[in-house]
Amino acid sequence: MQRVEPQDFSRVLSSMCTRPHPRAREAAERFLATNPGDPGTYEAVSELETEAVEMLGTITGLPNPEGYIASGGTEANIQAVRIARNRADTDRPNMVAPESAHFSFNKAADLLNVELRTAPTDADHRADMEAMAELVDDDTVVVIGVAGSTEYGRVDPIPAIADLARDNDALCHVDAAWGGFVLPFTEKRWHFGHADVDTITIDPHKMGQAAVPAGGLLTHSQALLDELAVDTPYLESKSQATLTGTRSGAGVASAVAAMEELWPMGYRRQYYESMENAEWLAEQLAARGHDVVEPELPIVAADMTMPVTEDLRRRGWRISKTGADEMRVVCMPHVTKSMLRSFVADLDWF
Ligand code: 0PR
Repeated sequence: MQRVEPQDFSRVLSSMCTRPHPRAREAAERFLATNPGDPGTYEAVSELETEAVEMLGTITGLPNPEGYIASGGTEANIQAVRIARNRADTDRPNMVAPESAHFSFNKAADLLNVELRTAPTDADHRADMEAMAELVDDDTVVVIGVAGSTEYGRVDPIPAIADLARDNDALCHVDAAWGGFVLPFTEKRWHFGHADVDTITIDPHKMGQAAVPAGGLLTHSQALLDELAVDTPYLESKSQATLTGTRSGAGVASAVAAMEELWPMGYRRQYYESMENAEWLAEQLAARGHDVVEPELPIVAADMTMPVTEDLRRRGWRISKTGADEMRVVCMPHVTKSMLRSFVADLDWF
């Protein structure tokens, strides 16, 4: 095969993937041929997975976490909805989420036959609790909050969402796939130890700086995870809660390596740097007369009024757009101030 270079990150502003930490890369390589889906055979990686779940519990503030390293946020979200559906007693289950929820919940709805009800967000792109409450009924099996939304990096009022779920005998799921590794360092020091949260998605392969594929599903109890269990008669282990069978040991090992290396100081430093970059970019865009959505976590969205995307793409920049057609820049760890300076210089050129 001809040698094809993988992505060079030097002009990527659109992605939630990033260059893995060198230790994470090395661990991924070492564990490439292992399968945590068969813990009886691959004991070392299975022990690492237990460690990964413990560490994700520490990072999110969830005491006694259960769960596993999934292929990504999509799988973790699908599995969280599946837990809620399986435990509930209704023939017509529905889930309630803000419209800012990731499209993986549409996939979950389709696969699991759970109706997805989305509520409009408020003026600052957060879940509007009145609108959410209007959609909840006796058949609601899970109420979903986003902690670090895909488009604007917003955090929903999780305690209020947990209360709404609890009052209606539904589960509360938090999607912190992207935000999970920065939330503890914000001024609000978000964590889920006190809110009545049942399941969490948090992905090491996003802000966690692990290699792809490494998503995370956490539950607050074994009983919830057991809702997913199927019997595995010919394996040494008796049951399996994961969606896929054979799984990536590379993802598991690299998640542990990244977290051991970076939690907490490395992630803290990264958060401050990324946040400073996001604020700097927001200022630069605002100074040029663009309407900027103030970054709360390191994602910047701005109404550019002119369609610059194609010109920027030709110059090698990879940027994305929100559903409302704003330019969106995700300040991942590979996005540096000097990169943003040359990006802004290119914007000025058009
Ligand atoms: N939940 C949230 C809040 C997300 O932002 C995403 C991904 C997911 C769940 C799903 O995670 P997986 O993609 O790991 O299954 N959000 C990014 C997006 O849709 C995914 C992405 C990643 C896009 C890398 C581009 C890219 O280069 O924008």
